[in-house]
Order: sequence, then C-alpha cells, then structure tokens
Amino acid sequence: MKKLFLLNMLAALALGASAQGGYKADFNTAVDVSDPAFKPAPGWSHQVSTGSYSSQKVTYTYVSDNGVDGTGCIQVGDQFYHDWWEDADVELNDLLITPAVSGTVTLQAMKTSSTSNSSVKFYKMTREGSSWVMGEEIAYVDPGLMSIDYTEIELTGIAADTYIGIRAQNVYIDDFTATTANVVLQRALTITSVVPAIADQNIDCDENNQFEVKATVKVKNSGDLDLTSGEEGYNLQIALMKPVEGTMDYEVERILSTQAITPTWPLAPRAMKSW
Ligand SMILES: [Ca+2]
Repeated sequence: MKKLFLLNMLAALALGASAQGGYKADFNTAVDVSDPAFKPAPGWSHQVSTGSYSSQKVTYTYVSDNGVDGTGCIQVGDQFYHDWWEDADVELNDLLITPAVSGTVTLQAMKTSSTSNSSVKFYKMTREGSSWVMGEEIAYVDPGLMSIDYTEIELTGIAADTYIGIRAQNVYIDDFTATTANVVLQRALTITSVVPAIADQNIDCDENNQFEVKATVKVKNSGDLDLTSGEEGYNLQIALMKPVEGTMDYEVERILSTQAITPTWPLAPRAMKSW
C-alpha cells in the first residue's frame, strides 16, 4: 500500500446568517478574478464552468470605474468556447450565485459593445452537498440592453430563500439588489502552493526511526472574514493518506500534525510560513 504525506487543512463554514432588508451588492470592492472560483461579493458563490483546457472558460474582469456612476463593476465575456477538434462552439454555464434572496430583485447591466452578443439569464439554484444544481430559468421582461448606459433588469415575485445563478455574457454588471437577502459569511482558507524541502525523493529516518517533514506552504484567505490566529480550524495539518480502493482518490488515514497558523500575515509577498 502506497502512502504519502499531504498537507490538509481544517476550515469550514462559520458565522450565522444575517437577514437584511433592502440588500444591495454594489461591486465597489475589487475582487481577484484570477481565481476562477472568485466570489463577486461577500456571501456569494460561484459555479465554475470550463472546458478541458484552462483557456476554455468565461473571462471576468474587475473594472473599477465603468459601473453605475463610474463605480466598480464586473465585466463578463463569452459564455462559450470554440472546440477546434469538433469545430463547434460549446456553451458554458458559469454562474455567479447570489445569497438567498426574496421579493423583487434587480441588476444593472450594460453591453460591452454595441455589436456584442450580450445576454443576462437567471436560474434558480439549489445546494446539493457542497455543489450547486442549476434549476429552471427565471423569466423577466427584457428591458433591452444598451452599450452606452446601464439598464435595470427586474425579477419579481422571487420566493423566500431563493438562490439565483446569474449567467451573464458580454456585459458589465453592477448594483444587484433584493427586497431581502440572507447573507451567510464564510471562513475559508486555500492552500495555494506547497514546496517540500526535500533534496530528492527520499528522506532518511534518524536513529529513532523518525524523520522530519519540512515544507514551505503558502495559504490564502479565500473567505469573507478576517482570520485570527488561534481561531478554531485556522491551521494546517499533515496527514498520512491511504488510497481509496478502486478509485484514484486518497483518504486520510491519520492526522500526524496540526500546525497553528501564527500571527498576522498582512504582508502578501511575505505571506509564507515554514516549519
Ligand atoms: Ca458599482
């Protein structure tokens, strides 16, 4: 049985929900769209849709001054890619998912150019475990999108606790509003790189039949909240893994070490920790 070491991590949902009347997401805070699963605002989700290659995806751009009244907004590109082997366009369903909302919902949208193939579609979304299921499309009266100014799209009669998936294509979007929203903020931590400090593929045991694992690990706060050293789950783990029979997956056999992530890491270029 082949065993290997892997760095694992605890980090989970936390914080309660806060019901807000007159909810508005103004997209005025810059988001890092280089992460394909970026979330456009706190409490939102993102269902990523791609082809087999990393380039076969929907391109998002954060634009700091092209939103309503010159504010920040999100630019969305094509919702398809061209499959050269099949010589055909393949549709994508890359969805920005709102918090659970109800009542009347609005979104401002503007075409990226007068000739662009622009559209905005909305879908009811349901959670299934940690993933999302795309449900029926939510119809609305087309207000007619323009390339010179924003147009308001309005959805009415949205039932309580409806998650809405926004499938935008070749538009700028800004100012999502809802009569009510249930915004659940999340704590999340992502390992962005692991560099083992091993000269070759072998580690020698010492006289006590033990050996030391060293690595430089870079982590990123990918949640909605600041993380503080000592908080439950704010740590890294080293685990002994074992193969899951009949699959290519591994599962945790035993946690070997839990390493708290210590003090402040505000200096991004130095946000590394060795041990
Ligand atoms: Ca804005």
